[in-house]
Amino acid sequence: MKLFLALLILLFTFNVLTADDGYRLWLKYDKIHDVQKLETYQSVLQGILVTGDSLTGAIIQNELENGLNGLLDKKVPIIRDIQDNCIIAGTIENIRSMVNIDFENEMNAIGNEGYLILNYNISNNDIIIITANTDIGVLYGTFHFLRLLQTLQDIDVLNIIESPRIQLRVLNHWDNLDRTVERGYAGFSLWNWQKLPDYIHPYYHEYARANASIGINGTVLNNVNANALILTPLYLNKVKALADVFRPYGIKVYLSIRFSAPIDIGGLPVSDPLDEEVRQWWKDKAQEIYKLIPDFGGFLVKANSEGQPGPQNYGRSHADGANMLADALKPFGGVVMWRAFVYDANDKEDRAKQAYNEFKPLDGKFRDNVLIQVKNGPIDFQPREPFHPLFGGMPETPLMMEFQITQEYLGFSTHLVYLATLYEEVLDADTYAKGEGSTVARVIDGSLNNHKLSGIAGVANTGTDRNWTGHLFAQSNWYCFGRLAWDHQLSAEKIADEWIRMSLTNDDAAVRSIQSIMMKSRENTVNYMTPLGLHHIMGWDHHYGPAPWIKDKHRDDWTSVYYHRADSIGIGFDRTKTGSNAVSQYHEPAADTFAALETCPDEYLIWFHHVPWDYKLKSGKTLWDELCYHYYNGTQAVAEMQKKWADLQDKIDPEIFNHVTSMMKIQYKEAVWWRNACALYFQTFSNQPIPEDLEKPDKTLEYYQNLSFPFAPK
Ligand code: BDP
Repeated sequence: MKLFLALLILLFTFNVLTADDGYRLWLKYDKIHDVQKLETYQSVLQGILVTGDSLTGAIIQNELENGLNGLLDKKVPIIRDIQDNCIIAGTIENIRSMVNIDFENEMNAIGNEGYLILNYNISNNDIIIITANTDIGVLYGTFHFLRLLQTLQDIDVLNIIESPRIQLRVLNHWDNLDRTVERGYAGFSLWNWQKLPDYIHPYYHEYARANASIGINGTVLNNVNANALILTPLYLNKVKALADVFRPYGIKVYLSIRFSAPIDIGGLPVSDPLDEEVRQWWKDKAQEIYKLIPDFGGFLVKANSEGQPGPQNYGRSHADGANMLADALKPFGGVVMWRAFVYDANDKEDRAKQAYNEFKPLDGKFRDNVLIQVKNGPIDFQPREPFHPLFGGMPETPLMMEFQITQEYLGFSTHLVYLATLYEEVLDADTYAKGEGSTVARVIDGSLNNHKLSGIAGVANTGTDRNWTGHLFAQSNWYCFGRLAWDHQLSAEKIADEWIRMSLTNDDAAVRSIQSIMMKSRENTVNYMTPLGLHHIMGWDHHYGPAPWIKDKHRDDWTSVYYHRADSIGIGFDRTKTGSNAVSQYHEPAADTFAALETCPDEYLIWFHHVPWDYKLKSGKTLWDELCYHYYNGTQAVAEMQKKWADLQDKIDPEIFNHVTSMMKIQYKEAVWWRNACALYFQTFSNQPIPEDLEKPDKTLEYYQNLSFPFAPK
């Protein structure tokens, strides 16, 4: 026993047995294993000099100290004067008072949040400078620099000039005041409303730090299905406490508001946006908020959608509603993020068309501090959707992107699905609004239509789970969202490489293997869930697992059959001229490409067309066979992913390894469930056998239809 204990202590001492619970996210500063790199870094980083005495300055110094001490495995001293082989971090103003440097052009170009990282020689001292116009810029530069070390980059010829392409880079928390999280799969809400404002949980700082490390500069604290109480003094004081924590990390706080708040908490009879009393109520409310939180970001609004109140209750338009709030926030510099996610069960128009129909006519009618926040696709965060036609439809209005980071329709927090490839696909899509090259990315970064305001939002996947996101790999989705929000030109591949090296391992072969798992993961999931353009066939309400059989509910547009329209002839939603003509909302040539069966990409085939079961796809196989092969290939790919992961056992921290192994088991089980349930169900329409070389489902369709999940999170 004694011997065993001694051995255990020895193993821990030499870091052989580590246990990583994932809490540290990608901000791990463990000793660098690469001996050569370690020695180089140690020799050029012998002192840390941080100028300025702001709260942010203290965070920067702390980060550099912890980062270097950990990564370099030695104490790097904090110094007061420049010396050979040191790193200096500070605003340009402070740096100029110590070193004779100019960089005027660069400084003008990088704005408020950009930064420079440079090697420099001053009076024979080799130094590294991190500088910016603001201390937040220096903080971003600091995280960038530490990332270089974490990913083993050379640091002898640094000439980095960075600034974000998109201005507002925001997380949307769908967190309720009772701490449940709508579509949250990683525990409860991070915000402990009951204990706020007096108790500041340490992870509020960690949350802000993680966001700052990837350039996120805003957070909407509460659910878009908002409770009006958030605007009462009781809650605003709690919000203020969080805003105070987040401020030095460059993060502004925003709130989702309930449009009927003037009635709910203000005692007014109406919330009509043209009513003078209502307008005044919002003005007063804004003033009250800004008194507490001078840099408050603004409001996010879900109105007249899925039962939420809105201006249309009074016969007013979305522009009337948004402009009223914009007027209230304007004197304080706040913005309104008004969501375009609106559709109405009583509108018999194809749901995919409704947001465009509603908002397109309002283009140019919004105040200059309003952004319209548009989901990436026209339905709802499906595993794959074509890009939302509004991105090409409102040139006069700044449009924000809304991505979902939480995996509502992508396996919750048990499926490994790296979302950067989905984000990239949408950002790179060409709207053709101003001819070729009018990508969605250029719409939302404001460059296509010359908008000053620009923004991107991600529906957060964080919660109280020890590893923040439920699945360790779901951290990569938080990470990649931030990185793409900062620079949408980064590739999904490069971001995966960074994340793996920072979070899991720097072993090159292992990195490549994990990267290939991640890069294929989203397509695999599309294949085992909704191949060839299928969409919205998940379980009723909770969206857990397959349920293509959902029909006869109180709303058609919440059933599965509404979307897949399978019958004895074929499957798919005809959105061409012979059907809903949703294709007409796209510009040419995209519209024509989608509209013709021959040119429509396979991945959108039954999104836009009702296709006969025997129709021959580009592969030469019939639609029915292709559908089956996609389901089976997707599932098979999960098995392959499991094998790849198993091979990495000796390269990965044991706790993380086991965690991911278990998650993958669930993912495989659920992929088989998806495959079998869908193949059996659609077979009742195609009346054709599952191709012979494919293994037959071992359960009946009835078995799958009878499964129920009373407490599945939703
Ligand atoms: C859907 C979710 C629902 C959200 C809604 C929204 O199922 O919980 O409230 O979107 O974005 O994806 O408003």
